[in-house]
Amino acid sequence: MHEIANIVILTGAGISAESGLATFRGPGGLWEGHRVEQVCTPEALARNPELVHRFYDARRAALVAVEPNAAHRALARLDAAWTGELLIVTQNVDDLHERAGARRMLHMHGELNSALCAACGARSGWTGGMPPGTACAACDAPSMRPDIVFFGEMPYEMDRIERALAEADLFVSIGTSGAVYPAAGFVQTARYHGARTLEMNLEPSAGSGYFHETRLGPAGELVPLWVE
Ligand code: BJW
Repeated sequence: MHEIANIVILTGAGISAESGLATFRGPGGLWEGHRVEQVCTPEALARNPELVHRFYDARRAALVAVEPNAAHRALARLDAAWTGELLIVTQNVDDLHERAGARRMLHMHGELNSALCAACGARSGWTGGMPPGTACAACDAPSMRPDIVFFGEMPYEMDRIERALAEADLFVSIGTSGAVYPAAGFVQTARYHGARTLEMNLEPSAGSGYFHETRLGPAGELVPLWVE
């Protein structure tokens, strides 16, 4: 096997499941009877902003009560120790990778603790009560919304992700169902550019067939074993 210098790691809701955060598509994946595809859209935000804000308020409240788990900590150790290129691309909007100590990472679907002005694009931290209609400190428009990438919106940092995938020697996917694009296509991009590909998930994902290797089990067990 060729030498591995550059690693790209994609994480999804499954890596935070053992911390106590709900995944989207498994049992218990419905929220107030809604599927995520019905809540996380610009149309839902326009039609029923209270519903969308309530969803993210509940997620923020859940986040303060949980801690990073063994999988987040193992990736943070790898990040600290790896002398080659490494990028953790998380689809998660929680902050458990950072709280575990990971540094070389990005949030492609946004962050729970960030607010975005829909009018001017300014960002701020999400402070306590920011109900629909909260004014932007930069432009004064009543347009602060959760800084979250909804369906139909462009995920963040795609150029940087595409460059990292093109240079990756190893692509690792952890705890994601492979149901949502463009993240679900990263394995094919990395493979096209010659990377070895490894998946760690509780069950085979929609894209399992594209990986050189799939390891099934809880991330809290599999990831530390892989890192050590
Ligand atoms: C464990 C575990 C344990 C459990 N250990 N594992 C038709 C075809 C193709 C694409 C489209 C299409 N129609 C529309 C699209 C595009 C659309 C899309 O993909 N839709 C699909 C539904 C088909 N995508 C978009 O709109 C995206 N934007 C876009 O495409 O822009 C245009 C573009 C074009 C070209 C290039 C680039 C861009 C935006 C997607 C935004 C996703 N947003 C959400 C919500 C916001 C964030 C939030 O609130 O948290 O992001 S949806 C939701 O799904 C969330 C997640 O990040 C995302 C992925 O879910 P994830 O993480 O995989 O979770 P689950 O629950 O699905 O899976 C968990 C897995 O873990 C399971 O497999 C478990 O088994 C496992 N697990 N416990 C290990 N202990």
